[in-house]
Amino acid sequence: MKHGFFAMLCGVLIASGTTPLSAQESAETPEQRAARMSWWHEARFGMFIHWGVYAVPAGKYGDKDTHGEWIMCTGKIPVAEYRQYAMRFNPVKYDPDAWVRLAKESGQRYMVITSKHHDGFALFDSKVTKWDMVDATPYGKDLLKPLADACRKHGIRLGFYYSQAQDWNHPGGAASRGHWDPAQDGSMDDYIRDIAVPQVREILSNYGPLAVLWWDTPKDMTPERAAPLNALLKLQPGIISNNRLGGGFRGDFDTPEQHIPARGPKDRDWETCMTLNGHWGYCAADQNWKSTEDLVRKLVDIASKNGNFLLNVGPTAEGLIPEPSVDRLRGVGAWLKANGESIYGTDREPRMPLPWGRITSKGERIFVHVFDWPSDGRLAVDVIENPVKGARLLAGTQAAVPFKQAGGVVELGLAPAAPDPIDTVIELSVEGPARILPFAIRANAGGSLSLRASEAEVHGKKAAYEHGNGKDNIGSWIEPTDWVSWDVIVAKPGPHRVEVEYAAPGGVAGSRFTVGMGKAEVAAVVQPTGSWTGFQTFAIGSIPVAEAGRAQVAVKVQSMPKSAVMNLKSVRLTPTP
Ligand code: FHN
Repeated sequence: MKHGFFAMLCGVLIASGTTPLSAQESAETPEQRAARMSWWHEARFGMFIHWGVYAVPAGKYGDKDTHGEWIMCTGKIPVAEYRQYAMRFNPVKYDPDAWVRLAKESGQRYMVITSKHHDGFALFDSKVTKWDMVDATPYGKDLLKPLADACRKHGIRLGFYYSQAQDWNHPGGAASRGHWDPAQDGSMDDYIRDIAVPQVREILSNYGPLAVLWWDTPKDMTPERAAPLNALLKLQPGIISNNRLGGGFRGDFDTPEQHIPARGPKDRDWETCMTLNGHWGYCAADQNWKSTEDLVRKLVDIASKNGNFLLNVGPTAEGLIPEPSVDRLRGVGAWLKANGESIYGTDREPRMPLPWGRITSKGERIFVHVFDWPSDGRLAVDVIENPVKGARLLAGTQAAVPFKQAGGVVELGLAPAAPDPIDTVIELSVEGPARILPFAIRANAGGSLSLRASEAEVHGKKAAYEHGNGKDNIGSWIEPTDWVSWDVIVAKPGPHRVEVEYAAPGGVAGSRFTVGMGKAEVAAVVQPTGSWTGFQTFAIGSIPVAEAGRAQVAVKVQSMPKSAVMNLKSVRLTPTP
């Protein structure tokens, strides 16, 4: 009865044409949402764990050793053959307490583990299948329960990943990825009803308080299929869910994967998930590990843009987290131990990247993260509007840092060598809450402004940034009232040549658009480029730029005779003599 009611509620939302909300969102105020998200906002950094039967082959099948957690699909392994691996999945070295202690030592404040990935194998004791840890392995015990206990013991929040739409071992679950074994034939609706819904109810009911539900690959997920799953979130009041359920449910945060957005969105929480090497699941042959320096700087970049970082480990079939992963996580943890104040709980405002580092803030403190230490000992910070009262190293000696402030620039006097070559953080105490100039694209040394789609502000209802499969552009531009802008910092006033890179199939070309800065603008007509990804660069004229400093470049539509405007990839303004 309870389940049916929630499904009806979500159904009503859907039927009314509104964007379905998560079970929580539909019934909370902004203040209630802020309270529900507050731990997640503060945490910034979490551990992703991809673990399952696929750790047994460890990436090797046939003549390839580069498979990962998708090995059953990429190897087109028959169901019966794949199930043999489970009989060798015996993680006798599994020590969940050690895993949680590693997360803590690494500075990761929450953990998300794959309770069931696309191979359909449940790491928990599920009553609706024998394809699970208890019934199909010599280990014979639930893996999630001891981890949940260890997380509670050490004060780490726990989340479950669940692959709700892809399941290559239960009939009907492989619908969207094609079939390679008749054993997979079946109805996706039956799979959702008989496996996904009861299993999500199990993981939300049997392991105590849960912090996150991490849906994945919402292939063929209609609103009707998604609604009953979304309704189950009510079983865990306060739970946070991501944007990958499908069916139009947006969840609480977006999930850029293996990349960091060029700029943080203003009105949406987000979390970059990323592997330490090139695989989510354990792949023995993949020793291409990211460096500790790279990982720290990624964490800082993400935090400066108001995001979270979910960094992945892929444990072995024995239950061990690979040593190279452990080393790197401990390295990040060591940096965070000294500099965590500049990451955890920082202001929820996406800051602009700086040429030599990043900037975060917390109340009346501004943290200047210096990646590239200046050789001349001088560093100019030109985005701070507050009067600065003091400056010091955040870590180590916490020595005072000499500074001057004039004309919107804070000039810091730095020692010859960087105290921390990875990222030296300088803490500025300022008058009043931190006021940092908003995101703007800086001109390069030659004065050119390269304006990428990923860094644009999109204004309107339909146009949006699209990437992947040959796209890195503003697309879905079907409303002529939608427009695109970039805040910029002009270095050299005077005429600037305007070049625009876009793609438009012949049947769409013909829209008239302008590129403008202030009152100056130049107009052009979209030319055919052959396809939506056939990008070409067109010089469309020149605009006069009256003065150096902050300005806005805007691309607006004057007319759209066909069904769309273009896929806009970039705009470039180059000073001309
Ligand atoms: O297909 C999965 C993949 O195996 C992995 O789980 C990632 C993690 O975000 N999610 C899907 C790919 O987007």
